[in-house]
Amino acid sequence: MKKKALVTGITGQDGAYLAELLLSKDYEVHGIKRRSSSFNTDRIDHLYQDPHEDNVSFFMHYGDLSDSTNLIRIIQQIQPDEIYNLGAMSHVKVSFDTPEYTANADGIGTLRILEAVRLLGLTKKTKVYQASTSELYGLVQAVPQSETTPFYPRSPYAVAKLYGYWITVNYREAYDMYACNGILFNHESPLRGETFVTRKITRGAAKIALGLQKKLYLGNLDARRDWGHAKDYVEAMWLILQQEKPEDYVIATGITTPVRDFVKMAFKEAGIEVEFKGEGVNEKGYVVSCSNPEYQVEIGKEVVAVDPAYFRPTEVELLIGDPTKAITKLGWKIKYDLPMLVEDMMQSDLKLFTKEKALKELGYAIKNQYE
Ligand code: NDP
Ligand code: GDR
Repeated sequence: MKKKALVTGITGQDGAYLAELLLSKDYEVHGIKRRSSSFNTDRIDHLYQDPHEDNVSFFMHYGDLSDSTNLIRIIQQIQPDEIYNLGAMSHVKVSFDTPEYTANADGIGTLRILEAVRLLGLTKKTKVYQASTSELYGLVQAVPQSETTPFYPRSPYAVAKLYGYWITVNYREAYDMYACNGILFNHESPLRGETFVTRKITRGAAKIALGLQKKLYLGNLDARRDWGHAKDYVEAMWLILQQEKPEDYVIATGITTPVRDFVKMAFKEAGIEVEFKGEGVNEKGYVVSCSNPEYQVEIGKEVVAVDPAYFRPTEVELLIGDPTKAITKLGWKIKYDLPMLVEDMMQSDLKLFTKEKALKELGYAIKNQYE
């Protein structure tokens, strides 16, 4: 019998990589997707299997973390061995605009999953992974941040996730469930949502190199993050549910980098050297050199500027995680360092926008033919 996994948030960055990983390990994978007015399954379309065929091992169910009846029905139907609760309103800045919804989906949503497992009498069968976050550390108490560092959340998102963290610990202790938190630090990839800073930067740098965008507007350039690759981090999620005892783990690289340096690394991947001048809201990034003749970027051109609209009411300035427990106890391995991550993301976005540019130019050519 194949193991069965249920993944909430399967249409997101991590959901897509985790589904791939679980399928490669011969799981039957069930994902919950939200109904939306346009398609939201781009990241997992390549995994789709026609349910009319034989030996299907990938299934999608409509659902939402705000609907407990829906979750109970799906969990009852599947009787999963493992649940990965990745679904969330995951954007920190947006959570200041939608705090109540964020609390409902990210906080109470976690309770709904755990309670469904309990109500259905599955506490001895179903293991639960909760997508906890380094945002729990918030205002710096100590670095590097480990499993024992105190939390001080700094956004409605982080406060909602704090509830998710503790309700997972509580259900583990109260009902003897195998329920764990992965406290994951920022992880990125070519599938990263377009409004998170790394992807916004790699998309911007690629479009600027190709002449499709003039300038990249960013917020706090001083913020420092511990960035890893999502492919490595979904391996950790799986490992966390394969242990003898359920425990919580920090997943991080142990290296922190300012947003400004990520910008420089991204442009450099396209052969463009960028230098920053000025301070605070007046800080700007200028092109110093361009070694790639394909990209006609003017020397001295201003390509990065600060827009305070992207500042957060309360910011998390510094994250740097200590992954010692995960490395020693789980045997977790980091395969991608930051330069490899930037290369992967930039090459993917350069390819994407080269295609877009060609389509646009071809489109104009065809349009002109008929005018
Ligand atoms: P994404 O934003 O890429 O994906 C979020 C997923 O959650 C999407 O599938 C989204 O669906 C779904 N979702 C949103 N709201 C609901 C809801 N009400 N009910 C059901 N599903 C919902 O996030 P990531 O893949 O980057 O992150 C996965 C999880 O890990 C999240 O919980 C995030 O908070 C957490 N996390 C992420 C980190 C990171 O650096 N990436 C670090 C630490 C934690 P749709 O596609 O329809 O929007
Ligand atoms: P974060 O990721 O808030 O850490 O949450 P994000 O990439 O949004 O921000 C990282 C840092 O960059 C600064 N920043 C900007 N951020 C965005 N989005 N856009 C900008 O233009 C910009 N300019 C500077 C931010 O202020 C911040 O300091 C992510 C999410 O995936 C969460 O779900 C997850 O829990 C945490 O990572 C760990």
